[in-house]
Formats: sequence, C-alpha cells, structure tokens
Amino acid sequence: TQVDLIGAPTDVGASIRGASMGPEALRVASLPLALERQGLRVADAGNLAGPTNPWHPPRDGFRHLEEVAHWNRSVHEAVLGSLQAGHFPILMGGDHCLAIGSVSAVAQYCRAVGRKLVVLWLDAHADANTHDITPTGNIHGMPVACLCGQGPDALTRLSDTYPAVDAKAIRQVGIRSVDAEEKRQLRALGLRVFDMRHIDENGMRLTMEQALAEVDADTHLHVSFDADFLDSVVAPGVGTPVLGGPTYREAQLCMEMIADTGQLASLDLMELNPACDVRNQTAEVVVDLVESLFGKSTLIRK
Ligand code: DIR
Ligand code: MN
Ligand code: MN
Ligand code: MN
Repeated sequence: TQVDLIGAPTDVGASIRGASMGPEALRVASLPLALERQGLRVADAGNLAGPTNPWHPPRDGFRHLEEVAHWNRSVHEAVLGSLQAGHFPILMGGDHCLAIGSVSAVAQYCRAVGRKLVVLWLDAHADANTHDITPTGNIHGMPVACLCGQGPDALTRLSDTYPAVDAKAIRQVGIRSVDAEEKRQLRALGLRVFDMRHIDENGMRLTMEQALAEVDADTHLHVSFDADFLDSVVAPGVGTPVLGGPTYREAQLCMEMIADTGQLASLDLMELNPACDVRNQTAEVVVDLVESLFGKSTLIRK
C-alpha cells in the first residue's frame, strides 16, 4: 500500500490557536519513518495551502465559516484524489473541522466503488454542535453534525450526496465532553456513542468489539482521530484537553483492535497542538499509536 500524507496546516475551526503546526510536529516525530517500519510506502504530498486565520469572533454562530469552507474543499479534493489513485490517505491536521472534507470524500468514494463505510470517531468531544446551539461558534465542534446534514450548505454539500454520511455509519469512542444542547442533538441524529462511562463499565476490549462489530471484509474503515481522545495527562498537546480519557494502554489496545480488522483504509490525525505540547511528547505518542494502528505488535501474532 502507498500512504499519502496530506498536511492541512490550519486552526481556522478553533479558538485556541496552534493546531496549524500539527503536520510539521508529526513529521518531526518521524511519522513517515514509523509508517515505513510497518511496511508501507510513504509519499509526503506536503501541505495544502489555504486562507490564513483572521482570528475573528463568531458571526451568526460560526467562526470563520468562509475560511473553514475553503480549507475543507481543498481537503475533500486531496483525500478523494488519493483514494481514487488506490492509495491510503492520512490527513494531518489541523483542527478537526477538516474532517468534514476528508470524511465526505471517503463516503463519496465508498459509494462510487460500492463499499460499506464505517467511521470511528475517536474524540473527547462529540463534535455535533450546530450554529444555533454552539457555545463557542468554533466549527471544530460541528463536523459530525455537518457530515450528517446539519449545517450550512458550504459544509454539508461538499460531496455528491446529501447528507454526506449516514449517522448509522459513525461510532464515537472516548466521548466525555458534550454540551447541554448537543446531547439532544446526539439523540436526534441517532449517533452511536461509546462514552467514557461505557468504557469504564465494559473495558476498552468489549467497547471496541462492539464498535467494530459491523466491520466485515467489504468494509472501508475510516478513523477520525482527535488527539484529545487521549487522557490529557498522556496528551497535553491539544487545544481543548479533557481529563479522564483513555490511558496510554487503553489507547494502544484500541489501535491494535482496529489493526486486527485489516479493513482500515483512511485516517485523520487531528487537533495536535504543538503550542500546547511539552517537547513534542503528544506528537510522539500519536506516532506510537499510529504504528499500532498499522499493525505493530510486541510479539508475532496469528
Ligand atoms: C465544544 C468543544 N464542544 C465546542 N469542542 C471541541 O466548542 O463546540 N471539539 N473542542 O474538538
Ligand atoms: Mn499508485
Ligand atoms: Mn474533535
Ligand atoms: Mn476533541
């Protein structure tokens, strides 16, 4: 397999700045080498270009809607192009608003080739806000809603189908910070949420068995990884850290179980914020986890 690394250096979807430096931090933490160690051919396509962050307050419930739409169109095109070339795209964010572009591209590709799509959304947050309920106006808190059709045309109509994704294709894992109105939204959309209480009560192993239950040989599995999925003690280098997330070991098991399906076909690595990090440790943890996601194991297995 050829992996295409696609950098999207922007933080227009957030209010804490710095995720724009994520792609370079992942390179510095040797992401390309780590992938090559797992037997992959790696092509670093460099960074996409796009508008700078105007650092404006929200307007009508959105901060930087125009810039977010612009970046997402570029991401959509780049991810779709990689998939059409038969490659494995890894989007290096950038804030999580960019998953609107990547996941809508993956969904469009899956429809075109007749493959079933499962999206694993690994995050502390549900990212299901809309302009009328968002407490911040930050669009990185809205990508799941947009993908499910709740949002402005500029973000919900990037692909050939509306809504871009069926909510039933999405499983959210690690969730522990949901805004008051956003809880109702999760219900209304019918999203499947494996929150931290579910992980506490059932363990990561059973949780992942449940989240991956419908992944079969015909499935394109997409992982949208928000670095704040991880406990903030392990991963301080994010703009919106939340305590009480998966430990390093739980996250490793999560990645290993995804690798075991053999169906992973595209990936977002989002919200890494070097301005908040400690000597790039969060980037290094993410690269460690990516190795497991691509099959690294301590012993020979199977
Ligand atoms: C919050 C935070 N729910 C918001 N969301 C974040 O602004 O909508 N998502 N940080 O990653
Ligand atoms: Mn090729
Ligand atoms: Mn997120
Ligand atoms: Mn998050």
